[in-house]
Amino acid sequence: MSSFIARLASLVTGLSAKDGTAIVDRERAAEEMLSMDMGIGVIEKLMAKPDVPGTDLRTILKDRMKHILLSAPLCEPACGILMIGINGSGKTTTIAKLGRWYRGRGYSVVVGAGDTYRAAAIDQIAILAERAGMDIVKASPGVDPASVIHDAVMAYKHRSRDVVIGDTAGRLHTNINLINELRKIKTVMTRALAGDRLATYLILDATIGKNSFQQAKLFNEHIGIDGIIITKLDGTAKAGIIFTICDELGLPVVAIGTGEGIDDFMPFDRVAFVEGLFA
Ligand SMILES: Nc1nc2c(ncn2[C@@H]2O[C@H](COP(=O)(O)OP(=O)(O)O)[C@@H](O)[C@H]2O)c(=O)[nH]1
Ligand SMILES: [Mg+2]
Repeated sequence: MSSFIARLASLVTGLSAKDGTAIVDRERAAEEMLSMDMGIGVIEKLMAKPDVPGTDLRTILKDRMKHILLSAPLCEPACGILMIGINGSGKTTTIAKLGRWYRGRGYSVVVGAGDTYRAAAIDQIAILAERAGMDIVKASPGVDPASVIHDAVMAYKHRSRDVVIGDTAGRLHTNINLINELRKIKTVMTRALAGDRLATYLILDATIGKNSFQQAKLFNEHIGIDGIIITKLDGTAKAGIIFTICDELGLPVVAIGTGEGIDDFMPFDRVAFVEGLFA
């Protein structure tokens, strides 16, 4: 995260504080934003000529950034959380981080090992669940993932746990298979939760850049997403996608991953993020 914040912060401090119409400044800033994987639409909004000539460009930029990030609806905390995303995006690691975060605040958590395609995936979540202090519901490789998630929700209900998190696989033979399976899991989880709120989080790897926008669009259209968690922000200075996703898909970034460790995670505070850039 730090490299992206540092880069964006140095960009905004480099802008002239007095002359909001300085074209050279604006063009240089726009180029820099483009190289940080911000979408053209977002850049145009951020860099549009101020209504009042001479207005401080930094002030305008700050207001516009906040406006974009706050335009996505807030994702209310939920009791049920379904983690989806492509293979390697960081779903399983993020579940451990999120579980640990909840445990640290006194909440009890049960996780459903819904990636039943590989024995190694089941072992991975089992080890992480123990490390994070979460209950786990798992089954043998090859068992229907929806039934594992169903059983995890039942465990959450019967044991009166506070949160249930469903892990899923990210790769099937085709995208259609993956989408269909995730839809089924979501339907089963919603039904089992019986009125308790479900949030579906899409996990996106920040290092893959602009392609993640297409992924978010596809998953949102076919499955419905409530929030995005962006991982591997420690590995890139190109996290401009945070703005594009909020602006063009109306989806909030709810948390970020900043390393492989179990504590390398934080909820994403949109206002604090922008204020930090201009501090
Ligand atoms: N550097 C870094 N690596 C991460 C982060 N989140 C996950 N990873 C790594 O990404 C790889 C894939 O993670 P995993 O959770 O297994 O992905 P999944 O296939 O979506 O479940 C692992 O090597 C993780 O350690 C992060 O925030 N930063
Ligand atoms: Mg996984």
